[in-house]
Amino acid sequence: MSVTSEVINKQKSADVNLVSTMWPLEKIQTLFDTPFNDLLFKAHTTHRENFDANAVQISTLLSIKTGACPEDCSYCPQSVRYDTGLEKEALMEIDAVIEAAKAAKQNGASRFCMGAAWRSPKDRDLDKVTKMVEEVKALGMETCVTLGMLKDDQAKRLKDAGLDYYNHNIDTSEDYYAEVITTRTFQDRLDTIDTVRDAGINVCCGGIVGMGEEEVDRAKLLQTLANMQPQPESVPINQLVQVAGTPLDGVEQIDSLEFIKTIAVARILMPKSQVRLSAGRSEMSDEMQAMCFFAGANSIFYGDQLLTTENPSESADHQLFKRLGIHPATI
Ligand code: SAM
Ligand code: DTB
Ligand code: SF4
Repeated sequence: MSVTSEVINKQKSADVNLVSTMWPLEKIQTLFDTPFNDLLFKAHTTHRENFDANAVQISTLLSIKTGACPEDCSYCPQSVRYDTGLEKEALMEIDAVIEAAKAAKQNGASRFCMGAAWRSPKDRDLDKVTKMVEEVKALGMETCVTLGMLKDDQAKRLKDAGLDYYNHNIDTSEDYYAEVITTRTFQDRLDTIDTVRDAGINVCCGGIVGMGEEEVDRAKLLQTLANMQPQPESVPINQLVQVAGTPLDGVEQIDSLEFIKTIAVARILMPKSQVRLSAGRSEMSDEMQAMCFFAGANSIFYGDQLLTTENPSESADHQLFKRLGIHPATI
């Protein structure tokens, strides 16, 4: 039996995302070192065993509070520390958010994700956000928010409002983290993820690749995610969107095959999770996206904009799905 199937077979079937065996780094490195065709075959087989291989879940993003963030994430156009020409916007009114959610539902999105450029929300901000969650949920959509660090009582309030997913990325390996962000620690991120998990909210946690990290950092990023107990239900893999004015603008881009390998390894390590092909699709060819779907990506952000940067147009995605025979996954 191969190393991979041995570990996967030890997954408990009742608790789908619980793992009884931790992934050591060497085994993950072995996957990255596997010949491309063998790796993709293994990843696609795992994918097929767990999901409809032609279904892709669709989420739509909305930035509900834009810019002026005090954090110093080197990739982010919304940090107050970098001059990216972004217009800051206060927390949106509830009605405008609901209109955007209705349009997203009309266009086929099953999940609506609301993002705010905060280090952490204030309790009075949450008064409004919990209303947004309640009203989006009432439309029959899954709800997701990403608001920064959370306290226990804040997570509980979100859960009570009906929140399905909280997105909070660890972004990169623990080793590379301080190269990218200095205003909070890797442990701060893990603590919020625990808080979210303890409140009974599904965890959406992934990272960004193409930030100048080494392959071993990508292996370690995936190791931390895969060894979470339980594993995150949703794992966004973002390719860095380089934005002028941010420190990471101009960093050497990740090789496209290396990106596809990262998706494949994520699928093998987290067989039951939704692996989301997230930011960066505007810079990817249709063929590259097709390979990512083959490698096990089964979710995308759909809509002309991510939070502040461009995403493929809805018509381009519609065409791509049609050409690939992919259909949107239902809840
Ligand atoms: N402020 C909150 C936080 O950081 O947790 C929520 C919003 S933040 C914009 C959400 C995520 O977007 C970040 O964790 C990061 O992974 C991703 N992100 C931000 N800028 C990006 C970029 N230029 N390219 C790729 N992903 C990016
Ligand atoms: C995630 O992992 N990627 C999304 C979502 N979670 C919130 C955000 C991508 C942001 C890309 C840069 C921007 O548009 O501002
Ligand atoms: Fe702020 Fe989030 Fe951007 Fe970091 S990623 S600067 S915390 S909005």
